[in-house]
Amino acid sequence: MFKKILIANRGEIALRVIRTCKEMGIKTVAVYSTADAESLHVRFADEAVCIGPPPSNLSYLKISNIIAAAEITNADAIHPGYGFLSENAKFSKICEEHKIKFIGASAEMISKMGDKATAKATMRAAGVPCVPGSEGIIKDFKECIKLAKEVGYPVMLKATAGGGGKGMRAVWKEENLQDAWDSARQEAAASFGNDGMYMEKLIEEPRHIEIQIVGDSSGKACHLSERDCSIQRRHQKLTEETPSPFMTDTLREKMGEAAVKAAEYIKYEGAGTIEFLVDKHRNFYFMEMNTRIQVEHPITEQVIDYDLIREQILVAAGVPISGKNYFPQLHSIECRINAEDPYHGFRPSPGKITNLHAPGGHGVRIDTHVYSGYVIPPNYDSMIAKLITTAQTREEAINKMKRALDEFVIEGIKTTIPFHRQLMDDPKYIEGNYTTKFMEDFKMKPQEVAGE
Ligand code: MV4
Repeated sequence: MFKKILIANRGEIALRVIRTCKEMGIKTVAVYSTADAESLHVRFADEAVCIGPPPSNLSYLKISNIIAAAEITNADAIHPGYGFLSENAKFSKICEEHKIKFIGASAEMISKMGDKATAKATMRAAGVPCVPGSEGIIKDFKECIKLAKEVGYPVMLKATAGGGGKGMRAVWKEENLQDAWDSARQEAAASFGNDGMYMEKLIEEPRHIEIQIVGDSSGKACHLSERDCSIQRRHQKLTEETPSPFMTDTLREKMGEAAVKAAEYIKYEGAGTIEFLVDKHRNFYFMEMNTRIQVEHPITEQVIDYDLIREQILVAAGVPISGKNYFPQLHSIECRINAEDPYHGFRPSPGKITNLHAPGGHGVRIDTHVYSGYVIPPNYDSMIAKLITTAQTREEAINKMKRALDEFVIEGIKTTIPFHRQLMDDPKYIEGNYTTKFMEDFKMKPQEVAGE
């Protein structure tokens, strides 16, 4: 078992990993930029190394500084968390070359699943349902027109190096195909340095339902059921829940089986997530695979009483998984609390938290690194806390979320708490009747003025 793990991340996920390491008797090394000198993950770790100034590319993305920190502290493994270098094949490779265990996927796996057209071809070969479309990258616009006719409009053009919606265009009529093709490739070249495009039949009003999987070094895999992540704004998840209100036992069996088949086919090691698009007829199609722990992993942990970070560390240390699949025994909802103003287009609201009171009580979990007096730096992601409620039923979990949001006091900055509080009163949300289109029609009600 590892003696010392360096956490190559910051914020709540760094704290999350440190907590499990402490419970496992593993020493921890935090790395931090000068903007995070007062951050909790620095305080909770056994050791801490400053790896640079605030800009991510000079600190949390600077591979040489992170490897140096691991070398000088003699860490035998690195946990990358999510974001930053968690799906960086070069970093995974360099860790391997330095004989530091990367608690994540191999460089080959990251590259294979990171190239969306290759990932899809692999899943198709594994027998996982995929959206009808091109066989790989589209050669040129001539082939694009021909393919669109065969697939039938509407179609979705996607960047193979993309993900999360970048370099993606929905095309409803042939007359718009040329512009979409040109602008998508331009965006992909600018964002990823790779303008390879593939095409799919457009799935209208899909749900985003993902399956958590864990694979071990023997090639065995299991699934931990689904998370419904359909409520997103500009491809940023806002809230997630498990079980999905759209799920049936049959669909869960079929999606879980497909996810395990995929993981075993590629001999996936570690924790991973297979994202599916689900249409209104409950047909499901492979969308993307994430080779990292995800922000929303706590709701899965809550409904099956499981520590996913612990599992990642055990699998990386070569411990075999039991192989059994897990099904939700409770209902759990996560609300991402961001330092953003929902009354002004969710614009960022960094600054000093002058007062903070976190909710508590039965079935309330908060994963956060912030505290009263903490100054939120403007350099990083705006998420400051994850509020998770868990109960026997969806209705109870929603009620608990309402109560917890009402208790949650964060002063000095704007947050998305009012958005989540209104969401919990939204009739379509309460019915569980929502798709990835939900936020297009959502409007914040006017702010209540204190005392009125
Ligand atoms: C799609 C789609 C409809 N049809 N593919 C969004 C980002 C990336 N994960 C792929 N995405 C989509 N792919 C086909 N063939 C609709 C989306 C999509 C979406 C998917 C999941 C969650 C939110 C979304 C928001 C807009 C579009």
